[in-house]
Amino acid sequence: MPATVDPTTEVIATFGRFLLIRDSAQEPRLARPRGRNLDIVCGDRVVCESEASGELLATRVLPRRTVLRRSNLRGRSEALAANLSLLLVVIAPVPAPDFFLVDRYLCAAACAGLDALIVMNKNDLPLPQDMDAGLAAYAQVGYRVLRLGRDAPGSLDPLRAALTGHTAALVGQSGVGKSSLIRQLALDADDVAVGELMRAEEGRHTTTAARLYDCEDGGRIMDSPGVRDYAPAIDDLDAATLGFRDVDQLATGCRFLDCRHMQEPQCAVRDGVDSGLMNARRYESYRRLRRLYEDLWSRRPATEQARRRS
Ligand SMILES: Nc1nc2c(ncn2[C@@H]2O[C@H](COP(=O)(O)OP(=O)(O)O)[C@@H](O)[C@H]2O)c(=O)[nH]1
Ligand SMILES: [Mg+2]
Ligand SMILES: [Zn+2]
Repeated sequence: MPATVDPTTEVIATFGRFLLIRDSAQEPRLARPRGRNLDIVCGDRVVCESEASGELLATRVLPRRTVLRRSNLRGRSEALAANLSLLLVVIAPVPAPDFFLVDRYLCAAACAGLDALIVMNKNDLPLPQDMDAGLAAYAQVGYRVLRLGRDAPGSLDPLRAALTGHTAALVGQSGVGKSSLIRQLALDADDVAVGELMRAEEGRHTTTAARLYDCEDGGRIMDSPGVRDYAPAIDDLDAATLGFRDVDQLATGCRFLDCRHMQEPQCAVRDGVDSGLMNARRYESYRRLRRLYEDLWSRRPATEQARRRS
């Protein structure tokens, strides 16, 4: 059978080894990647071929405009989502916010070329005492923070407006309300045909990795399972700043061009923390990510370490 080369064929969900694809006819269909080595994630545009059996195989991935990746425990980079333009990092009063996790997502977004904003969800609940200070630190470096809550009519409007023209992903800890937000934002959240397709396959393949939905005004939004931890792909991180905007703003003043902003003398970043130009918690987060970054690099074979970007 001839290959269906439709550049609009897009992966709108992945679960187990299955893909849900949609072409310009807008009809979602099940497909499978051809071969084990084909790395396909939600948001990818793919070339598909029909088998004689009727099965649809994705045989090639078209070049990605962006890719959000993570490091696995061996320091390898793995794609999570393709062709995003915006990352929505969600936190809530419950579960207690993990600001270090938020920082790592923001770094990944910066280095992957994605816009990012912070969604403080469940604003109807009492805030933990570190919440306001945590959010203020982000506003200080120019991140937009949207506060949303179930009992505030219209509180979703700024988020809807922010989504216009974007393909966005919701990320963050499990339980912060990502799927609840999707149910309110997505036009096709109750898409029965897709739901049936996925449930039929999920009986056998239980993990739904990601799903992309249409929103009003042409925006799209991706749900993903919550995470306990996230490490950005070390291949993507800028070696001088690791993607921290506040470090980037100060680092031009460091004495050494290859300053890691850890113990180096005459470091403008550390001076900035002492004088209050950089938030101390953000700097602590930077130090943690720097240690993780070096640790993950050390797990790679020596030949690859030599090629490390700096
Ligand atoms: N109080 C409050 N609870 C919410 C809100 N949004 C979601 N929840 C609850 O938070 C829990 C986790 O929501 P879910 O959407 O599954 O979170 P996810 O794991 O990030 O997808 C559920 O029990 C929701 O009912 C909200 O705005 N306010
Ligand atoms: Mg969820
Ligand atoms: Zn420095």
